[in-house]
Amino acid sequence: SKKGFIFDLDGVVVDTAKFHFVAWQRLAKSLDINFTEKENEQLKGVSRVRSLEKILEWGNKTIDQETFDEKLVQKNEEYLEMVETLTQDDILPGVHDFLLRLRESEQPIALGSASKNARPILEKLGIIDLFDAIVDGTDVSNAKPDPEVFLQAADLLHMNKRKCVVFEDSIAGIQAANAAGMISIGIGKEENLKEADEVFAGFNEMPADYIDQLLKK
Ligand code: B16
Ligand code: MG
Repeated sequence: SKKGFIFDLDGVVVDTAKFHFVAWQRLAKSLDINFTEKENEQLKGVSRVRSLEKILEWGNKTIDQETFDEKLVQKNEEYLEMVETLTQDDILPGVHDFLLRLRESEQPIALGSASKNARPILEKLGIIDLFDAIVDGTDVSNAKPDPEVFLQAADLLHMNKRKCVVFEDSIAGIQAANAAGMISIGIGKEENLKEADEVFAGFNEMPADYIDQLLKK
């Protein structure tokens, strides 16, 4: 039997979540706003625009539209500078192997990311060809926790949404997967991802027969 396997990008396939955090922290500092690592969990999976809106809310600040746009351009430039340093070694442990095993058993694979930088990052990591479909921040109009990104991915894979498994590191992403009626697997800390059907610290922590287990669900 087959399932549609849908992967989030930042924090699931590659450790770019830390780059986003550093870049947002710098931006916040420039506006005299501080936010914690705990608050940063709420920025994961969230679009660039919505992230800055949240940071401004936390700091009780308003800025004009021009400054808002400038800050976002600057954040993305700093983020992309860090992305430049990525190599295949930055693929998170166990992910490459997991993808290869899925391909071996001819399972459909998609990316479902909020990022507008998803395609160049996958190219840089040399794994873009492992994905049958890519849905990213340039394709969707409703950001996670809206299920749109994952529903589009299921459509492109020609898979029923009930037969899809989503791997996510963000609260918003797990909520989006659940809203889509898909199986949600959290990657990260249990305490942050309570709404997921199951949580693993990483792909290297999954049982050896985990793909078979998922195919039986
Ligand atoms: P960009 P994901 C999300 O990617 C990140 O988790 C989130 O922190 C980021 O703000 C968002 O992409 C937008 O990314 O600025 O590159 O368009 O986790 O959904 O793969
Ligand atoms: Mg993520």
